[in-house]
Parts: sequence; C-alpha cells; structure tokens
Amino acid sequence: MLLLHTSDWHIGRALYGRRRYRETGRFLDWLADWIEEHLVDVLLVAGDIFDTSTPGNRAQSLYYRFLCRVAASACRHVVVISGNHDSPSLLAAPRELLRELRIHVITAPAPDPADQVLLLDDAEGRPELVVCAVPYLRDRDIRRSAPGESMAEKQARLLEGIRAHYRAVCAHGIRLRNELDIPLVAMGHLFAAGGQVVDGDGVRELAVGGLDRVETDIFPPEIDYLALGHLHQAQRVGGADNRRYSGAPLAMGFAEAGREKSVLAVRFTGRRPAVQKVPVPCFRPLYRISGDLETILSGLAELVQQGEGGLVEVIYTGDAVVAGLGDQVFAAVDGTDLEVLSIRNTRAVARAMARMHSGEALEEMDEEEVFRRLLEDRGVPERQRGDLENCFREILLTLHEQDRDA
Ligand SMILES: [Mn+2]
Repeated sequence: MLLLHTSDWHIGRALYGRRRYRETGRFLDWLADWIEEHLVDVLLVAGDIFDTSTPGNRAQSLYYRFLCRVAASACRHVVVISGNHDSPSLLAAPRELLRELRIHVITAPAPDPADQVLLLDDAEGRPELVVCAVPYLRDRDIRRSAPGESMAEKQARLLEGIRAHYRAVCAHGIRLRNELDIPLVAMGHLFAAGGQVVDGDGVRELAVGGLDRVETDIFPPEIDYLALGHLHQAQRVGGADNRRYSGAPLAMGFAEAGREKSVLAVRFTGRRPAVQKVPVPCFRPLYRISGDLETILSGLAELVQQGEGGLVEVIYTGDAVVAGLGDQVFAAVDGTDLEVLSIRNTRAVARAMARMHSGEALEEMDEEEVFRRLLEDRGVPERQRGDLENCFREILLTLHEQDRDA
C-alpha cells in the first residue's frame, strides 16, 4: 500500500499582490500525474489547502479540478483535514458529494471522537488502513472558557483540550488497528514542540509567544505513521522517521528562494512504513537580487542570459541616490519571462525612517503616511504633492479591491 503525504498548499497565496495560480496549478498537475503514475492508494492532505478562509473562485477551481483528476485515478481514498488558514465550513460544504468520490473531508471535531476515525478499504473492499484525521483545533472547538481565568490558565486548558482530544480519537483508532491488524495513520495540523521554522517561511504563529506548541507525547506509540501539516519545512518530529511534516510544496516567499520542496511517499509492508522524500520540481523560481545598482543589473543580466523565467525581488542597498531605479530594473527584464514583483530601496526607507519620531514604528504607520514622508524626503515640491498623493491613493484602492475580488 502506497500513501502520499502532503500539506500547506496555500492555494491563492500572493507574493507582493501577485497570486501564484500559475505555479500552484502546475504543482497540482504534477501531483496528479505522480499519483497516477506511481499508483498511489491513499492521498493525505494535512491542512492549509487554501491561504485564506475566503479563497477566490480560481483557487477553488484549482482544488476541485485536482480532486476530480485524483478521483478518476486508481487512488482509492483521499483524506483532507483543515488547517489554521482554512475555513472549516467552506471545506466541509461539499463533503457529502466528495464522500461519494471517496474523498473524506474532516474539518471540525465531531462530538463523537469515533467520527474522526476512518476505516479505509482496499480494492476488494477489505479494511486496509485506519486513519485518525484530526483537523486544526481551534480554541472554541475544544476549550470551555471559564470566566476570569488568566492567560496561562487559558493556555493550559487549551493544551489539555488538544491532548484529551487526541487521546480519545487515537484510543478508538488503536482499538481498530489491534482488532484488524492493519496500519494506523494519524493526521494533524499543529506546531509540535521542537519543530523548526525558518525566517520568512510564512508559518503563522498561532498564539503570542508560541505558547501552544504541543508536546509530542500526545501521539501514542501505536501510531504507525504520523502525517502532520503546519510547518513549512519538511522535517521529522522528534527525530522519528515515521513522524513527519511534509512541508509546503512551493517556496512561500523570497527568503526561501532555491530551497528544495517535497512531498512524502510512504510505502507500507504490513504495519511497517518506509518513507521516501519526493522532490517537487520548481515551477516558477524565485530570485532575490540585492546590492548596489551595478550588482543588481548584472544579476538581472545573468538571469536573462540563462533564459530562465521567474519572479524577482530586488533590494537596493547602495549608498548613491539612483534616479529611476525602477525604470532601469524593468528595462533590464523587458521582453523576458522574468517578472519583478518588488523593488525595495533600503536607503530611501532608512532615510524616511530617520525622519520618524522616536517611539514610532513602520508597521504602525499607514501606507499614505509613509508615502507622504517619502515625498518630503525626496524634496518633491509642495504643488506636486497633492496630485501624487491622489494617484497613490487610487493605486492603493485598486490593490485592495483586487484583493477582495480575487
Ligand atoms: Mn501553512
């Protein structure tokens, strides 16, 4: 029996306002091909299907097109749990229909823990796998709040709630596993204690200070394979080969440019799993080019010469004031498949920051205020400022509207 474990697709995620449908679509096509070609029996998707709780039509159509292809393949079962980015009710809405296609969607803790335990059958209709499918657990799902409790008490109750929930669901799974002598797989979407995050990999902290890291002893030793989602770097949990985060299949931001991404193939012989990393091809490379003007232009020229397409982030760190930095950068990639998504001028930002009063932080200023200070810094004449500010406001409005529509 061959399982494929993946998570954190974040369909609809944007980089500097550009939604990455193109490479997400190519990833899902590649994944469906892989599933067909390697005769995967069961696909596990461990949460964060979508990037937001209100994914656009295009994001949803990518998801359903993929499920449709997998349903038509030899893959017998798909199990999907919701992550912290997903809307449980949105994912759950078509679940009756999807169940007919042997696609099981689990999004909220059921009152009866047994409802989160799936017994999947083989081609002859005999049970072949038990799956404890636990979605991302929200505070309101499991914790009865008590009036007047402190932050620490709240946290302790939440962790105890998560622990009790896993205990109840796994107890049922273990009974079935022992009775039928078939493998037990558990799924979850959470931050397991000891897990690794990397700066800029886009993992959203679930609570202030990361207090809600879950100790790994909540997973009983009878679990033959643990398929987790939430952390975006592929990794073992507590060093165990059969407890894994598959990681996100696409680089989440420019800080991750060039990093290898993967899904996990898990082949069971009896109850023993053998896990193999399957590298995901890079469909639309990300490049971060930073330095003075000369470095930036020669870096771009090199990419153009290689003939590679991709998304580019430019960071200007030089001391000289460069007139028309943007024009020069865009001219350098004109007519190529390189798309510059952002040009940051750290020098201008540093100067604008120097104009800030003590105690201010960039994050706390709105875009218009930052823009106003840049105009001041550049010495733009007063009579031009009104028009420029209006144009800027119009751009902001368009961006926010695109965000809503997409
Ligand atoms: Mn995620």
